[in-house]
Amino acid sequence: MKKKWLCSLLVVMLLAFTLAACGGGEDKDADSDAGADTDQVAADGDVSGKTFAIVAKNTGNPYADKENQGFEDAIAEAGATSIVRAPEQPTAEGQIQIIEELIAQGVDSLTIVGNDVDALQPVLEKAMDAGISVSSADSGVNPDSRQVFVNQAGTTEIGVALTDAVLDLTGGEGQFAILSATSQATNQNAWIDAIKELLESDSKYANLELVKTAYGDDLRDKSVSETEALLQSYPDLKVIVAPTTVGIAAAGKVFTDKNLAGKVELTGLGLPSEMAEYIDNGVCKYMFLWNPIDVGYLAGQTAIALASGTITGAAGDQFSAGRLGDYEVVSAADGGTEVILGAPFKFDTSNIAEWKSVY
Ligand code: RAM
Repeated sequence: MKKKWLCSLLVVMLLAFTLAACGGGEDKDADSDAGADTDQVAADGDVSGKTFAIVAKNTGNPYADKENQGFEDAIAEAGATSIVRAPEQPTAEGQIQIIEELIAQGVDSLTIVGNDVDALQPVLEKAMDAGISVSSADSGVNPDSRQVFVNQAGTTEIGVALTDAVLDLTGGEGQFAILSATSQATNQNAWIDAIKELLESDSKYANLELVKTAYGDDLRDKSVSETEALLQSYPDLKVIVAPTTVGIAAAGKVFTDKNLAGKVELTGLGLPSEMAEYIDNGVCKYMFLWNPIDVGYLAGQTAIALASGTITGAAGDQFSAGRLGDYEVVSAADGGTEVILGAPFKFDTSNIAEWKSVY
């Protein structure tokens, strides 16, 4: 009997040794959860029983689908539950209603892709008062409405990339127009403000004339008709810059149908999968973006770090963002804090084939 017991003990010890060896040479926290299947959970505390919700701008946007996919990946890696919601139209009202439902449902964490900078404040404060951690991603909300914002790239950096593209594509002078998402969209408005500030502050842009900002509301049909209206109203227009993936793709179709390659230029922020044909046919010489899956994944990792108490969202807070590596919370221009994914990336004929199947 004693021999059998000793034998079992040896088997258990051997099994424990093998499991530890399989864990690799990385440093693990002393209090790591033996049942956890990722380093992130071990490092940041167990969030496996928690529910993480993301509320996108609206349904039917392929960019948002990628972002949501990255968010869900991060939450699944932590063994937690994710909820993905979005109103049909990109309005604050639709998001408020969804957030009320999520609060009533008792979620632990909310990530909001804001349709308005201020309008969501009462409902997001209500969420935080209920003990829900709140962050924004992609399109922010004001500092009182969030603990931290997950920004795809520096706001000024994006403004510089777009304004320099207009400078280049106009040949240094002439009219250009902006085709945006909704008039309330926090992210597009921040980028447009950055463009306007550059036009005023840097003399190299002195001969560029911004004639109009049109709003396609991130809806394909409205973006098509707004593009057509811009082309008709401004016959001397040299460039349309669309800082929205929905807008630039809609404009790409209009430009193609009207044979505008080489006559009017199109640039902005686009999904390679949607823009490859317009880069190949010469309608769009180049455009910019970042990896939307990574934006969502970083948003998920940030939400996990907040919900587990690893960070509070204060500048200087550091956390491990899984496969993306380590990140630090920094001060944002609006007085709140943010985590920045990286720099915007340029897509043109040299690399579009490589990226069109990725996102
Ligand atoms: C659209 C959305 C999104 C924005 C991208 C660039 O898909 O407005 O919020 O980040 O464009």
